[in-house]
Amino acid sequence: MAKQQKRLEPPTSPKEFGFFVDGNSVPAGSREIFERYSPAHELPVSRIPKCTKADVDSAVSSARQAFEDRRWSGLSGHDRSAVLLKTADLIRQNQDEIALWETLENGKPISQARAEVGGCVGMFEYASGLARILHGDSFNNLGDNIFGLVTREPVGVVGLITPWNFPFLILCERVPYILASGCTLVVKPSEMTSVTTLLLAKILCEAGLPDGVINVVTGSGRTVGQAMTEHLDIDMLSFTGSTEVGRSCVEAAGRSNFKKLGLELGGKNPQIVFADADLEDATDGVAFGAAFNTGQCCVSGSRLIVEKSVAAEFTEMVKAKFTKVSVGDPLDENTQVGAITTAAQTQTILAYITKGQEEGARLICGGTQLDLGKGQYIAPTLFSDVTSDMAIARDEIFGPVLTVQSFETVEEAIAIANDTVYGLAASVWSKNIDKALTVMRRVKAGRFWINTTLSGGPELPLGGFKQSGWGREAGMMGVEEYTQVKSTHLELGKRNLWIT
Ligand code: TXE
Repeated sequence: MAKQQKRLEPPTSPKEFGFFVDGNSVPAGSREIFERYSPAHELPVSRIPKCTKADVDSAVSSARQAFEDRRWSGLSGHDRSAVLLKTADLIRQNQDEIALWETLENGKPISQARAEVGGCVGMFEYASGLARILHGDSFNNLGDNIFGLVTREPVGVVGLITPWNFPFLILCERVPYILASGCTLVVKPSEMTSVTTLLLAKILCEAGLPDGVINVVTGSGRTVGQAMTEHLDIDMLSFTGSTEVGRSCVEAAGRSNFKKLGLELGGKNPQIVFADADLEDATDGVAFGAAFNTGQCCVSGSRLIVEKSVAAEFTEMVKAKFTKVSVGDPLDENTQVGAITTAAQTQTILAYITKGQEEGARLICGGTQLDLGKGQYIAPTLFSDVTSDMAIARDEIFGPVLTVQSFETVEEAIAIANDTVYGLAASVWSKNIDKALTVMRRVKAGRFWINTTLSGGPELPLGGFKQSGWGREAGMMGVEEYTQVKSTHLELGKRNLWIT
C-alpha cells in the first residue's frame, strides 16, 4: 500500500528560472524563453532562458577562473568532502520539491521521483568519501637512485550535457564525482527538464561550494550544447543522450581541442530468461525492466530472450503483468508508469509500434496511446514472433515496448543477446549458476544483472561496451575519469653524467 500523502496538483502558473553563472542566478532579460509543459497535465510549469553562445562563453570563463585560481581543486579532500556531505543533507531536506519538479517536467510517477532523489543523496555521500580516498601511486622498485610517483590531477573544466529521462539521477551520477576530483563544471540540462539542475546548483552553493565551480546554462542542444562540444576551453565533456549527438560530440572534439570525452549513449538491452528461473520473479523483473520510466531508460530491458520450452507460458505471464500495471497521472501516489516525456518521443514510439506490425511481429498487448483526458500515455506493449532483423528488435525505441525472441541453447541465447551494435546493459534470469555466469561473461554489456534488473547504487561504475559509449561514471572510476595522470621520476644522489 502506498503511504498516504497529500494529493499533489500541478502549479496554476509557470515558474520563472534564471540560468546560473559564478554563484548567481541570471534572469532571462532579453533572451528568448523556453516554456515547458507538463507532459501529463498539458499545463506550462516552468520558463527558462534560452542561453546564447555568449552565455556559454561566460559560464566557461567562470569555470576556468575557478579552476585556475584553485579555489576548489586546491582544497583538501577533507574540505571538498564536507561540501558534498552538506549537499547530501540539503538534497534530503529538499527531496519533495526536487521530486515534484522531476514529475512535472518529465512525467515520471512522484513515488519513483522521490526514490530517485533519495538515491541521489547516497551518490553525494559516497562521492564525499572518494574525495578523500582519491590518490596516486608510487614506485619504490626502480633502483636506489630513482623514485617514481604517479599523481592524479583534476582534468580541468568539465562540460556536462544531460538528457530528460532521469534529469536529476543522471546529473547526480556525475556531479559529485566530478566535484570530488577537483574539477569545475558547466552543465547543460535538457531543455525539457532544466529545473532540478538549477536547484542543485543553488543547493551546492548553499552547502559552501565556491562561486564559479558549478555553472548551468539552459536552452537548446543545437545552440548551447553544440557550443559546448566545440568549446576550446572545455577540457572534458561528459555527454548522455542519443547515439547521433554522441557522434557529433566526437566530431566536434576532433575539430576543436581533442577534449576528453565520456559518452553514455543508447542501448538495446537483452533480458535472458532460462526455463529454470523463478518464473514469477523473472516475469515481474522483465515487466519492470521494460516498462519502468515508460521504457525511457538507456538501460531498459527492451528485448526478452526466453527459452523456447517456456516461451509461450512466459509471454502470457508478462502480458498479465503489463495489463495490470497502473498507467496514469504521475502525481497520483499509486501510479507506476507515468507520461511519455515529449511529444516527439510519443511519435517515435508509436511509429515503431506500427513498424513492428508491418514487419510481421505479433502484437500481444498494448500498442495504443491511452486516452486519459489529457497527457501523453502509451500502454506497455508486447510483441512476439520477433526476429533479430526487425527494427523493433534492433533500434532503441525508448518507450514501453518489449520484443520476445526465443532460444534453445545457451550459445543461441548469447548470440541473440550480442546481435546488436549496443552494449549498455543485460540481465539473465536462471537458478543455475553455471548458465548465469557463462552468460554474464559472454554477453557484451557494461552493466549486468543476475536475477534482478535495473538495480544500482553509487559504488558500481556505469558505462557501455560497443556503440553504447566511452568511459565510466560513478564508483571510484567515476572520480578517476575526471582526473589525468602525471608520472614523475625523481633522481636521488649524484647524476651519472652524459657529457664529461
Ligand atoms: O536526445 P538528444 P533526444 C536516445 C533515445 C531517444 C533519442 C532522442 O533513443 O529517443 O535519444 O532523444 C543535447 N550538441 N536517448 O533527441 O538530442 C540535448 O539538448 C550538443 C538516450 O532528446 O541526444 C540534451 O541536453 N548537445 C539517452 C541532450 O543532448 C546536444 C537519453 C540529449 O538530447 C545537441 C536521451 C548537439 N548538437 C535520449 N543536440 C540515454 N542514453 O539515456 C541535442 N543536445
